[in-house]
Amino acid sequence: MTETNKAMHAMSNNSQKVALITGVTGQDGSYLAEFLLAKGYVVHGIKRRASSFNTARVDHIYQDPHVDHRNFVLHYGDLTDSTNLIRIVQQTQPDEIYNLGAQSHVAVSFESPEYTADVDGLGTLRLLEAIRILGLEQKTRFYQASTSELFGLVQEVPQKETTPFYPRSPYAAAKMYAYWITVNYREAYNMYACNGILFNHESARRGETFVTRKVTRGLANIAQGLDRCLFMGNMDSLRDWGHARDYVRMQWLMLQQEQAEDFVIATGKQISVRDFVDRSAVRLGIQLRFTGEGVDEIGTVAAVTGDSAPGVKVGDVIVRVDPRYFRPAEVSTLLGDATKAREKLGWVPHVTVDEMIEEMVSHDLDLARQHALLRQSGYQVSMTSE
Ligand code: NDP
Ligand code: GDR
Repeated sequence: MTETNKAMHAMSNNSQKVALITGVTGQDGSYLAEFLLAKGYVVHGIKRRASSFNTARVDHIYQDPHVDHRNFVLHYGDLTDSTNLIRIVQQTQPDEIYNLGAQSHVAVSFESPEYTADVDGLGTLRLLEAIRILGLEQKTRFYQASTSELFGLVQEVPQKETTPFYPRSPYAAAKMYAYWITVNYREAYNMYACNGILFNHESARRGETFVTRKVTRGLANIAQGLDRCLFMGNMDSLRDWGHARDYVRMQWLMLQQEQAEDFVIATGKQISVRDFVDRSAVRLGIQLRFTGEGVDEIGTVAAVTGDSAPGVKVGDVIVRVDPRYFRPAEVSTLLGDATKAREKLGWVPHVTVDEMIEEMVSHDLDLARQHALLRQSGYQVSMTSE
């Protein structure tokens, strides 16, 4: 028996539930791992091999492999490698698999469509097949991270479980395959497999190139004099933004039911990207005035209050539009109706968009203050914000 097998065997001897999370190093994966550990699960996570460390979001729950009785274990793996997935599922014998791993950036999916299809579409198939090949259909429950991007060019407002799909990107098309293959395996093999159709959800752990984090981080850096201007794409996009912590709770709930079903998860409220920028600036004591339209739109500082933004003064132009951030096909508006989740699972979101903005801005302001101090002391600080 190998060391890994021995460890797995020892773990499976007790009554703790076992979960396997793909994408554990991502925003949702890190919150979900914390959530499941607090519930007493043994949590296995799949991380990709990278040339630099990519575990920052789970470092605080990392457990030294040299100690006995670990309940959080990371495995190297990749959704493009079925042999690796089969081996990890075989070793861990999970009660629940949460498939959160993905090339999750919509704009990037236009640059790397084939890779996105492989990871986000076929990756889901590979995991479902791993369950089947290992004869775990009746043991292992499967959660698929589906997305409001499936609604794309929206056919109904608000969007719910019965709203027709109309994907608008290679990412959404790949996720549509993943959605239907999950439904298909549920129906064909009587597996407990379900889709959470989640609308946008954010946090201080959000990747730096998604719009919310780009804004809170970018404005905090400008406020501290580390950067001069935030370059944005489509300011008119409307999104239904919730907090990731609320949404991972729902991922778990979906796997605890008698029957597997698909659910929309959303707040039922939407604001524009411009409004998100404006509200974030207000949290920093910056009043913005937006003028112009499309690529000519600018955000000018109209007033500065408090002491969070020593780096800006009235009249500074700190927001501009750069067409390089426009997408070949845009999803202009998304607004979810999570009535089914509320009625069947008792799920309601706890965090409002303004509370989330507050959390993200104060987190990024703390980081910016640290970087400003480093810079004042003569250290080089990189501030890229693509
Ligand atoms: P992130 O981009 O933060 O995390 C994605 C995770 O997938 C990371 O751990 C990443 O690893 C991993 N990953 C990427 N490629 C591969 C691969 N080839 N093999 C294995 N793992 C891989 O996404 P979120 O946490 O925000 O989202 C989680 C899931 O939910 C994703 O599937 C996303 O598409 C979906 N979703 C997200 C929504 C949101 O608003 N956040 C809304 C609806 C759906 P690494 O850290 O090394 O990059
Ligand atoms: P989205 O999130 O595409 O909805 O996908 P993102 O934050 O990237 O974009 C939201 C909207 O903002 C507009 N936008 C910009 N977006 C980025 N990234 N950068 C900019 O500078 C910018 N300016 C304007 C975009 O055009 C878009 O309309 C996210 C991901 O988490 C997916 O994985 C998930 O499935 C969906 O949410 C639901």
